Amino acid sequence: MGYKVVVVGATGNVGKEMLNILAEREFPVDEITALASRKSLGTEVSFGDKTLKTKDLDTFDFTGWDIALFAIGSDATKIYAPKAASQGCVVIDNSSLYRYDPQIPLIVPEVNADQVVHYKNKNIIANPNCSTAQMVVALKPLHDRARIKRVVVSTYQSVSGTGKEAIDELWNQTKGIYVPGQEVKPSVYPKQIAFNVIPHIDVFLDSGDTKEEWKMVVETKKILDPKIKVTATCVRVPVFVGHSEAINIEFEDYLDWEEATDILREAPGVLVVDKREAGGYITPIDCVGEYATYISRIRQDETVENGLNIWVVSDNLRKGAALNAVQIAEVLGSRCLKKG
Ligand code: 2RA
Repeated sequence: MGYKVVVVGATGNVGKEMLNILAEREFPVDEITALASRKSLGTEVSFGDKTLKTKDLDTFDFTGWDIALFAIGSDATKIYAPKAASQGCVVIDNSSLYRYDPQIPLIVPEVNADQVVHYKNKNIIANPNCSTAQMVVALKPLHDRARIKRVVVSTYQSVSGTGKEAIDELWNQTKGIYVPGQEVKPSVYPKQIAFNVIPHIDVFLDSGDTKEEWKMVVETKKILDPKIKVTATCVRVPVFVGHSEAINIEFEDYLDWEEATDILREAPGVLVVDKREAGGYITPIDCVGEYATYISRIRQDETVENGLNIWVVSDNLRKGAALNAVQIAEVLGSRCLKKG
């Protein structure tokens, strides 16, 4: 006995990955349907070795469906997620719409799977921001061992985090630099992204932080521990897929880098790739299509009493979005929606 599953936004990068990962992990599906906007009606998408034709989200009745994985923007989610939830379908939402609602659980299964049970409040579970997800997977095992006081993170985020248009802009802009007359002016981003980096993701807040940086602070506190102080600088880089993060951690107690490495090697969802030699570390190109949160460059921060530096890389479309959502569905199914 399995579940009746809906993927909403099935033609987008994350929606397609949700279908791929549901099939790869053999999630117990009795029936699956792919929904998209009317303009994408009938588009064919893959679910393992099957092909699904997208149906119209606007007219879809979620009654009798168990779980809906949402991978659409916040504006559309605001319309359809409450509809799905009220028709008895548990929503796992990848947008930022519900993440900060105290009644709605914000889940990274390796960190706070026990909070999934609170889906009952509104029949909705929130998926975190991609840059938050990989960071808290890395922080959780270290926090359990030596209580984290403060985190300083710099991110190097790929353009797939923005969407398909950004991937196309990076590709065409890069080509245009080498082909006379094919220059591509910035449109998705305010400045050229090819051979450049842009210290601006999402909108600017009055504080001078960007909303992406604010998300990393607030979501880490909600998922891991509200007492942890977090400051972030989020940067867009000319990489197609894979977010990287340089994370500086200050603890309440001393934690030796070698013990930290041993802890991380055993941590759920983590793969340590860390040799202090050329090429002995993970890079975004290495993580594409993988499930793991990779950790390299583990070393003491000698400038403070109890500090460590680490380098964290993960596929932002997978652990940062689609994989985390499917893992939430796995926890939901095994602990809350028992079938058969
Ligand atoms: C980004 N984290 O990378 C944001 C949304 N996916 O653009």
